[in-house]
Amino acid sequence: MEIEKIELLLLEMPYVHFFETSFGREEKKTFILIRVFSRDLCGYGEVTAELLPLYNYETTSTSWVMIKEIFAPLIFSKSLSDPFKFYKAAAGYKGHHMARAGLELALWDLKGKKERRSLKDLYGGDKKEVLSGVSIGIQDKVSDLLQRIENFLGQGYPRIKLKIKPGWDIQILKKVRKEFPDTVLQVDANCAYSSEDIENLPKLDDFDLALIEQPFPALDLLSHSRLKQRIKTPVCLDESAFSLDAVQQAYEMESFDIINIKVGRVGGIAEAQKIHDFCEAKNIPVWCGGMLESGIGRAHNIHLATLPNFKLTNDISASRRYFAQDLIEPPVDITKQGRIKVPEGPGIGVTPIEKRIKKAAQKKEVFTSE
Ligand code: OSB
Ligand code: MG
Repeated sequence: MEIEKIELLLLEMPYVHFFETSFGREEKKTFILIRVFSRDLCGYGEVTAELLPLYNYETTSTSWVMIKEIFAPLIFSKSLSDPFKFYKAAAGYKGHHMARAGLELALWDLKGKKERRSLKDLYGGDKKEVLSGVSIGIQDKVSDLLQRIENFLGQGYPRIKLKIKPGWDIQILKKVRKEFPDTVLQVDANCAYSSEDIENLPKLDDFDLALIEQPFPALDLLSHSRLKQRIKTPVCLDESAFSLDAVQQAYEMESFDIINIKVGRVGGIAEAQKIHDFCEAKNIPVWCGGMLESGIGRAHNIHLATLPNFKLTNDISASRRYFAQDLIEPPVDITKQGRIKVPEGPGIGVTPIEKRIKKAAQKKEVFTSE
């Protein structure tokens, strides 16, 4: 099976509600959709890099250039179509994990469609449903936050993640806990604290949190270790866990209790599986993080989260939590029990709607082997 054409589309989709983290507010999603074509089949992948280098150093522009100049030519020059072979061939290049992951995901979808097997099946997943949680950004007022929490609980989400930063943490959590004494809550700082906060952060133990995600900068494993010694709340890594090597080093340094796996951040499914297997062997539970993906990226996340060691609630929510109209049919929905059914069809198992993709497209470029 030869890849005949690779297509990049820059899409823009407004969020139903702005999303604010410690690094800023976004009103719309700008991202790259990748399509790989072979005969009458098309595989879909999504690049999780954002417009600005705030979550990590990648951007939609850097990913576009890396795919155009490095990763797409690699596929054509070596006639690659197997996602694992692509992963191996690209391994010599440094960084740009989200760019390569988007392409690898498209190859996985294509492989699933060709073999008429779901991605869950190809990955060796064992779940018919995955646990669905919701991540709530920083709001203008605490009352807005309380209202949003109530609304999401009403929709059936069994776990709420709150974004925190210095100045939007202890005081906010006091009010949230008072209003919602029994809700499963966790917090995510997106690297907003520094080593000077190590003595203060253990105050978070008062709020019975399921975990604290990435309080310190990605490369500051030392502060994570120091905090872990002083805090009862489990420490979870997101930005720091960008490869198997990074996870292994963090493990040796006792920097974490839990890992959030994001396929973009780690550079694809093959690397995500390695991290999953390492954590499983060490008895460390994982969960699937999200980057406010469109339904295409989210369908990929759902299949990844079917692997056995995804034991904790994932940042995978229903389509309507993100967009008025998602790119796929059927849209992602949650059950009354707060779960998401894993699509059973070939590949991602959901249907991207061409009209909606066209409508959201700002830019397009096509690469072929000649
Ligand atoms: O740190 O988990 C994060 C979104 C954008 C960038 C970083 C993060 C997030 C989320 C969104 O928390 C989770 C989701 O996709 O629902
Ligand atoms: Mg995070």
